[in-house]
Amino acid sequence: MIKSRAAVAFEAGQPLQIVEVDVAPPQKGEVLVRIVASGVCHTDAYTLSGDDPEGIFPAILGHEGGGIVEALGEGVTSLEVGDHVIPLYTAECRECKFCKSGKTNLCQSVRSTQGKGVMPDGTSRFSYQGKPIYHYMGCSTFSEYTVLPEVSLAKIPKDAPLEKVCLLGCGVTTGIGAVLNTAKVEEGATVAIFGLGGIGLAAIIGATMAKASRIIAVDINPSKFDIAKELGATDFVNPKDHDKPIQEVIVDMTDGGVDYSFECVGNVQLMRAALECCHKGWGESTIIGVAGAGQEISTRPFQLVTGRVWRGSAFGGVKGRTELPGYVAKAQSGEIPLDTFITHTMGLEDINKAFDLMHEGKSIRTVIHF
Ligand code: NAD
Ligand code: AHE
Ligand code: ZN
Repeated sequence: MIKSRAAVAFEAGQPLQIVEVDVAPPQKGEVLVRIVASGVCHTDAYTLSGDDPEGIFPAILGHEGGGIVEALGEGVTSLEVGDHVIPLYTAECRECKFCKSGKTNLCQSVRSTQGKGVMPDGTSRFSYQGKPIYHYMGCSTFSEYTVLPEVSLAKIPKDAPLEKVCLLGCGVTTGIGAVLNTAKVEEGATVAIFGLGGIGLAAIIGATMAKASRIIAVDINPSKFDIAKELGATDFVNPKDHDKPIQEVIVDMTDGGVDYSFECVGNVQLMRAALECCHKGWGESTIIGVAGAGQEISTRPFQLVTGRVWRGSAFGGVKGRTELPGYVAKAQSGEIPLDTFITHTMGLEDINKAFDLMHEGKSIRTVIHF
């Protein structure tokens, strides 16, 4: 057992508590990682709120981390002590039906136990005062030390700054990947992006990489428009400035609708608007935002009959162990400007402020330094 400072979510809707937890050694096929830094994603807030059907407490949240391998469990062959890694909430075993399909990044090798907050053997490596604490999304990066399956770690070069490339563990990769891998936006296409947090802004980078001709940035918080512009957005729409439904505003702006739209908020009404602002005959809308328990999407089936397509994207369709090193290289070369996303940094003791800043719309990403 080792001791680890961690931010524990003891109960839904309550602030995280910084305590010293016990971490058991990595078991067969597992790896102990020292977390150097972790971003705070809206999904952490979503689960903490109690809206996540898979939310389970007490748990150590966090899934956007960067760290260093500290110890290996039996049989681990692809990593060595000292390797730099990004934890993956979407594992990549390269052996399951999903990995082999060539059609999805949704490896299922550890997904069922991950969703129950435990390691593949059905137990937790974390405890506090002798009682188990659950893992979260297979990552639990709000802890100085965490344990992950080997298949849930992407090895990255040691010269990449972990306090920046941690953002590739979720938000930035998700937004870029959704545009390039899921929607496959082509040169000259028109794009609308709903929600300009870490995910939506990264989707703008993806649309810029794809050479989209028009990138319409939509948010009810106009303070997000400056960064959106810096990253390549061409048009800015605040739904609060319009009396008409936002889908009608965008259809009017674009001679019938956009080629591609992305919902990066997690609001089911906005998901409908994002679909309905797509062009008749071919427009495609990708849902990235995560909606609360019990919520459902709806539209008239006629929207789909007349050629619009509704899709979803998890972790940008990216296979983490294979593709994240390429994302890290793009961040190193400046093609993915991670600094633009990091509006705040702080120590673990202040992590609740990171959640406040997110809810107040004042941050893009806060990075927690351990
Ligand atoms: P964030 O809180 O940083 O940003 C959300 C943005 O949406 C904010 O700028 C906010 O002002 C804006 N917004 C809120 N309501 C709006 C509305 N009605 N119309 C327009 N804009 C509105 O969140 P984030 O970290 O960027 O995450 C965004 C969503 O993506 C969350 O639901 C998160 O859970 C989800 N997510 C999904 C994946 C995935 O793999 N599918 C990965 C990461 C995050
Ligand atoms: N647990 C929720 C769903 C949460 C969800 O959709 N998660 C996204 C990643 S969000 C990252 O910030 C995802 O990739 N999902 C695919 C998966 O396998 O979890 C619920 O509704 O039960
Ligand atoms: Zn996330």
